[in-house]
Amino acid sequence: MLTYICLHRLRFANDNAGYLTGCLEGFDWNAEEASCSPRPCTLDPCSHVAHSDGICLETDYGESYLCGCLEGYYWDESSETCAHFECAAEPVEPGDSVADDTCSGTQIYNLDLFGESCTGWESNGSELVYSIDLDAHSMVEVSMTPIGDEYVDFALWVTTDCGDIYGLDCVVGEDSGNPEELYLVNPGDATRTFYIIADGWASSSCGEFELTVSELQPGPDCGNGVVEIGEECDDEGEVDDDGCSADCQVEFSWTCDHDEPSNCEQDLEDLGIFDPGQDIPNLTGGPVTAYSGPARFLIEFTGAVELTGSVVTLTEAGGDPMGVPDMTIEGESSYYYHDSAYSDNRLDWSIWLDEGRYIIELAADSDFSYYRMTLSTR
Ligand SMILES: [Ca+2]
Ligand SMILES: [Ca+2]
Ligand SMILES: [Ca+2]
Ligand SMILES: [Ca+2]
Repeated sequence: MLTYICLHRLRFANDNAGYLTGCLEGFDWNAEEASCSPRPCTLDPCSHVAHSDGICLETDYGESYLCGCLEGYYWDESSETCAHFECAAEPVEPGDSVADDTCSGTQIYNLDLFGESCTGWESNGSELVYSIDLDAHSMVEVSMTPIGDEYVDFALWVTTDCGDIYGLDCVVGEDSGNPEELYLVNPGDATRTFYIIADGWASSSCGEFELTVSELQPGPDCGNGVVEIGEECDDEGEVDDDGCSADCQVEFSWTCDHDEPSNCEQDLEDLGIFDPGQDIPNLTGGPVTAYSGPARFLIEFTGAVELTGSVVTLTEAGGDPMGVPDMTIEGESSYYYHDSAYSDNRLDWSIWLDEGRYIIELAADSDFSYYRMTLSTR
């Protein structure tokens, strides 16, 4: 692997041994090689890939990358090319039951490449894809049950686009049981096509299963004040921007309880809207209680920014250093980033964010009394 001599400290990184090292933007300190190694996208690996839009995205927490591919192509990790994509969905209907084997399927659909997944896990086994049309305001129960002797870990998820191979448009997913079972709801006013991804992982990376789709059932009634299947909340209203959306989903930056009807609140501090490069006031606060009492902030950027941040934790204002801070940034449109200090009372980060709204959350694995957070953009 190419390595680079450390240059001026445009970006600080603390290696595990506690040495403060400086690497240029796009390079990370590699403690093993004692040098600055390029991040997966730094050497621009996508600009000459055929059928790619040239966009490089880091995956697997910065361990790997993928190239964006033009319509009709998908990123094939093994050959590092944009390969021709054809939707291989087999149609099923409510009431159907099909026996199948993921060994006869593809291996291109995989959740969790960007640190988030609608099942909570990766789905890196082989998969078969089914399409189903659901009437307006209806739902079905879908289950995936193993058949045969070999133990197979299945994952079942549903998306609205056959080409959504990373699950970015996933509407529901399940990977917690055996069989995997989920309810698929069409909350809309028109018939809609959904794509069911049935994924299996075993020693042979695939396996036999039976996919069962129940008869069509009436969907939940959003607005009746009762939280039903497919609803995250129900505030008895059909209005957006009050925490519970008109289609009964919890809105970004809100939390809702399960009372009848739901009560919603925005339990975070709204820092406001900032242009790239505009000053953001320093923040101090506390205490933060280990695991349970995070400090949460809402911030909006009017354009793409490089956000540089730092959190220092203290026993008291101006007191001794204390606490190991932990930070997550969650975007309204499925962006998620997490970083934590190893054994220090200080955490620094620098990331690129698109315009939009983000929640910054500070937490810790030990209590701290005060924190000081500085944020700047360019
Ligand atoms: Ca898969
Ligand atoms: Ca499973
Ligand atoms: Ca309801
Ligand atoms: Ca509402």
